[in-house]
Amino acid sequence: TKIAALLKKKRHEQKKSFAVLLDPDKVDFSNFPEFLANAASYGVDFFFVGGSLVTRYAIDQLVAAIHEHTSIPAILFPGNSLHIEPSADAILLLSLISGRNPELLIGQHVIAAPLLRQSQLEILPTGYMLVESGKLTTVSYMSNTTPMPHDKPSVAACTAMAGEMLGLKLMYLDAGSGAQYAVPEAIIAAVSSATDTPLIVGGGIDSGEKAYTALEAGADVVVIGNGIERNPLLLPEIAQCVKAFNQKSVKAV
Ligand code: 1GP
Repeated sequence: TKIAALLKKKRHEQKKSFAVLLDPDKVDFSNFPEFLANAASYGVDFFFVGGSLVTRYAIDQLVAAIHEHTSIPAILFPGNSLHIEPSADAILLLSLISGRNPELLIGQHVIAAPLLRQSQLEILPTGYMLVESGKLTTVSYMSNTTPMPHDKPSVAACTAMAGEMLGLKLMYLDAGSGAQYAVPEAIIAAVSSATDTPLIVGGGIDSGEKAYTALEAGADVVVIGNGIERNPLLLPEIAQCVKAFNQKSVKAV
């Protein structure tokens, strides 16, 4: 329960975290050690590893490199039960509560449960909510679900409340990788105030300003994937923004 406990503590202290999503299909292993060293020096808190579609056997290699070059936890972000890699530190056990596809609410979990039980992975039961973001995202297509409307904060709040009542320990609002529009502030604020669980927000966050807006609205963890793949300077920019936020909250306490 190390990561879950840490996130809970940080939420109570209003401390924010920075997660970098690594897509096993896109990682360039030739520059990877250098990238990892950079990420560690900027204070990245977590690596999320995975995505809705993974087309090469590289998750184990990715996790091994993270462990070799950093002490940052590697957290699986699986699209399905094929993406379980026992050498990682933890797994976001996602229940896609914004959707009505039973396979991603409980089906894949039944398949994965005996393997997860045998592994040392920390299980992070997560209410995963997709939010409409302007265009069809891979995750929406692959999951065969309709995302939540982006202008109905109460739908998002009730969904998260139900997830929390069912015992889920984290919430994840995702506009989808490479989303045209990031999750709106009003949705983040509604979910954050309706629940006590740490809130992860990602999808389409491609500037320090957007990250700051998400944190201000109540996100506890911001996730950046695509943006960093496209623009390496975004790594220090977001790191700086999370740091600024955490210094501000020290003064406020
Ligand atoms: C997607 O939340 C993540 O599941 C990150 O999205 O790649 O758009 O940063 P991006």
